[in-house]
Amino acid sequence: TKDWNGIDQVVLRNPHGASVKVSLHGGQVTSWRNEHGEELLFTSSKASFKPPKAIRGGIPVCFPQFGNCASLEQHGFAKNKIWTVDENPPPLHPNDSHGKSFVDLLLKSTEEELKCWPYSFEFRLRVSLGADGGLSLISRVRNINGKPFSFSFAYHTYLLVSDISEVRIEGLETLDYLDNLCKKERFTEQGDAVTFESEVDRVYLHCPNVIAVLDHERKRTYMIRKEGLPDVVVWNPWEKKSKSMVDFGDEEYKHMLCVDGAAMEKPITLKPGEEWTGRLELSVVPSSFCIEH
Ligand code: TA6
Repeated sequence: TKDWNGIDQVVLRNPHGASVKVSLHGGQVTSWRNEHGEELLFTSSKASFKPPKAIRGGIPVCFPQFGNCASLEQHGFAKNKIWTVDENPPPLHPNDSHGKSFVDLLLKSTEEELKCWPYSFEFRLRVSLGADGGLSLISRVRNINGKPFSFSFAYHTYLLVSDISEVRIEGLETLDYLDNLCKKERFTEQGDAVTFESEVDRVYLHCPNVIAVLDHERKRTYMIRKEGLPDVVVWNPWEKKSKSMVDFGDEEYKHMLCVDGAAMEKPITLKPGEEWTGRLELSVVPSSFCIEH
C-alpha cells in the first residue's frame, strides 16, 4: 500500500486480525493494531509528512545517534531515509520468523550519508507480528569492513495511552537516570514506579530487559522486552513543550508516552566486519491495578 505521499509501506497481518504498518520512509513502524483493530501506537494528528522529516509517532528508528548530541540531525539520518525491502536477508534464528508475519528492510551507507558520517555500514531491520499480536523489531548493524565506528541507537516508541496522568512505568525504580531537563545531570529514581505530572525527558541507565507501562483507564499494560539496549528513554513533552511543536497537537501529550529501548550512555563500537543486534518486543496484556494517589 502507499502511505502519506506515495512512499511504499508494508502491511503485516496475523490470522486473528492484528496488523502492523511499516513505512519504507525511515523503516518506521507507523501503526500496530490489536485483533480488535485498536491502534496501540500514537501518531500525531498534525504529523506532517514532508520528507526528509519523520512522521511524529509510531516507532522512528534513531541511528547513528539519538538526540542532537553530535554533528548529525536530531536522532540521526536513518529515520529520514528511504529503505528497501530485503528479499534474502542473512538468516536469523528460526524463532525470529516461526509463526510470524515479517518484513526485512535494508539501509546501506551511500555517498550522501558518507559526507556527514564517513563509515560503511549495512543496517538490516526485521519487523514482525506474532500470532499473539506481539510486535518485534530486530536491528542488525554491520560494519562493512570500513573504519571502526561508534553509534547510539533508540527505537523511539510512541505508545498510545488513554490518560498520561493515570500511567505508571514499572521496572525503572532505583535506577540512575540522566535528566535532559537538568543539563543531563544524573539522578536516582526514588519512586516505586514512574508517574507523570509534568514534562519528563530522561535516559534511565542499565535497565532490566523487561519494562511494564500500565495504562489505568484501559486496564492494559504494555510489556516492553529488549536485548542489546541497556538504556530506556522516557519522554512526555507535557503542555508547554507540546505547544512549541508544529507537528504535535496542544493536548496530545495526554495520550502519548515515549518509552524507548536505547543504547545511549555507552555508544556501540563496531570494528570492521563486526555486527550489533538490538531487539525490541512489544506486547499488550490486560491488567487491573489501582494507582495510589
Ligand atoms: O529524549 C527524547 C527526545 O530527545 C526529547 O528531548 C524530544 O526532543 C524527543 O526526543 C522528540 O524527538 P522527535 O524526533 O520525536 O521530535
